[in-house]
Amino acid sequence: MRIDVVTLFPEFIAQCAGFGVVGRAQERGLLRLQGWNPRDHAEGGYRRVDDRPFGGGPGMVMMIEPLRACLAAARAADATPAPVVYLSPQGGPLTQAKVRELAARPRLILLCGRYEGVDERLLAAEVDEEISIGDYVLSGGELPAAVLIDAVARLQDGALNDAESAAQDSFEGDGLLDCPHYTHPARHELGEVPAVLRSGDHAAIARWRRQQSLGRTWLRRPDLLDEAALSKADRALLEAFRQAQEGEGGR
Ligand code: 9WO
Repeated sequence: MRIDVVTLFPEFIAQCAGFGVVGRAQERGLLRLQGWNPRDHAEGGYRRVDDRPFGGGPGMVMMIEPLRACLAAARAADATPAPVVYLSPQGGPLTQAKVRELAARPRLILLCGRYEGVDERLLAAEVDEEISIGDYVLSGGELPAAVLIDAVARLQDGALNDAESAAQDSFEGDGLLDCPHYTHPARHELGEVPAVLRSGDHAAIARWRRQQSLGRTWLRRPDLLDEAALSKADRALLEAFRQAQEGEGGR
């Protein structure tokens, strides 16, 4: 997959994507990232990319022409057609389902705004999809772009090692929250590892983990449970979790 990022801070994106799974995906040739700076397409000695808003008010707005020329250059770098995605709080939510959809594309162009935003005419003419990573305002679209790149990179075939892929298979598909994890030591002043995890009974362990996932989703994100397709066995596990929770008095 190829991702071109139009941003006033291309080195920021390169830094963000240089480590871990995303860095490895690039090294393995599964992901090709390239940054494009609208300032390189701006005219005049000052290389202006922003101007004052019509109608007045504070702040600056990104101008049409440097962005249009920069997008054209990014688009022309490869023959594969690419949808342009604008990262903004006005976009639709970035969910794991949306990540899966984007990860399946051969190519994306991400547009990162700065200041108070981008001239609406450029957005109307060039942007295919507007995406938000959450309901908060940042100082630009670069961090959201890095988030999208990370989420999409790890879904490329071969990006994860075997252990990471197995973890993904068991948790990412079903829309539930993850279960708790423990490692050595088994006994510690902060608490003991649940006995079932040390029992060697793999069926019991799988059941316990599923129950914890269901229970935590019920406690912390009941909205996700409405969407999850629960089996009869899931409902029984969750009911038992609720009973135990009542006895315990919660946390
Ligand atoms: C600035 C501003 C100032 C006063 C009142 C409202 C305001 N909104 C903005 C604004 O949205 N600025 C944006 C900064 C312009 C586009 C790039 N910026 C941005 C993107 N901030 N936050 C995002 C973003 C993108 C995706 N998901 C979450 C947040």
